[in-house]
Amino acid sequence: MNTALIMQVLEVAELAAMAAAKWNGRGDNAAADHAATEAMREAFNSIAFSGRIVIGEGERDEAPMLYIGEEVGLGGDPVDIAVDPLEGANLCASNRPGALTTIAIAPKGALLFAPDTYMWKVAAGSACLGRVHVDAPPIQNVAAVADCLDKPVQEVNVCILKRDRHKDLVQAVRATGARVLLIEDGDVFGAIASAVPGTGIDLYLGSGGSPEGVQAAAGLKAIGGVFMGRLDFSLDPHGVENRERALKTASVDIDAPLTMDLLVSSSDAAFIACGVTDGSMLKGVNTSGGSITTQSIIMNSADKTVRIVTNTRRGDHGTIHF
Ligand code: VTB
Repeated sequence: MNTALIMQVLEVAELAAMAAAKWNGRGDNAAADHAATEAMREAFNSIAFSGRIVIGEGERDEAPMLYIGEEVGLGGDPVDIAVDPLEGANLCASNRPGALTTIAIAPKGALLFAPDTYMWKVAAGSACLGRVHVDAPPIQNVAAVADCLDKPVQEVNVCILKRDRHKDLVQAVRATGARVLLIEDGDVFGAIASAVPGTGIDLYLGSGGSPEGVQAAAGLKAIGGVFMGRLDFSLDPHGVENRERALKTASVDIDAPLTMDLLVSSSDAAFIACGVTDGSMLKGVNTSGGSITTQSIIMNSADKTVRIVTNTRRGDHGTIHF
């Protein structure tokens, strides 16, 4: 992905975050999501490229904007796009840490057309390449991470979404001696954080959205982490229809473990996220002194770089605060 396009997509993420942040703490996750989606779509449509939404707000019949298959942009190079205009809408609505806007871009055909269902996920840092597996029991994954990171099992921190369906998983992880960090929402961050030293997360385990799995895989591929997923239609209230639909369109075996390379098949992908509420990786949108400041991260597979971008829009009279 060329740098100019990445910077334009960064602006898309920033504009969506600014739109969503107007809803921080207002208790209306649907309005926040709508605002982010609308701003994101408008911004994509001002870029000279031929974007295709591969992962978006849902199927065409259920999502008015950024639906799967929607074409965006003014025309130009073909680019596939996976978006989550507001990852963690509940976090935004209740002004809790960790709401983000996320976008992955890749050459046409490189992002898996993943069905919108659940996915079991395992993610960890690069030291664990080839050592963790989505089908392995927790005790095995935890032991592998302890070994790869050269620390006792008791010091391994495992991030898991706080859900009833994860009760056994949490118990099994704790039984190994490892610590569990339960998050309310936002497993794109949870998974990516497992490969970022200093976040306090060494391993991500559990089931979450499959679209979020592709996003996390794009980020982890860029920063040299590990990710593997397995679709699970049984957790999905529309699992039967979604499985049928996936069987017709999927380019991969939907019952097999999905490696990072199946989810994101090009090494020219980029993952971009912008903070909406403050989080441990990114600060949220800040409005003060007449200015609006955003913080974003760009993870670029092509040149193996990670950039944190703080951007202040000071308008005509705003002041800059760093
Ligand atoms: C998952 C997770 C997301 O919402 O989709 C979750 O991947 C919804 O899970 O990061 P449930 O259906 O079990 O509530 C997020 O946490 C936020 O969008």
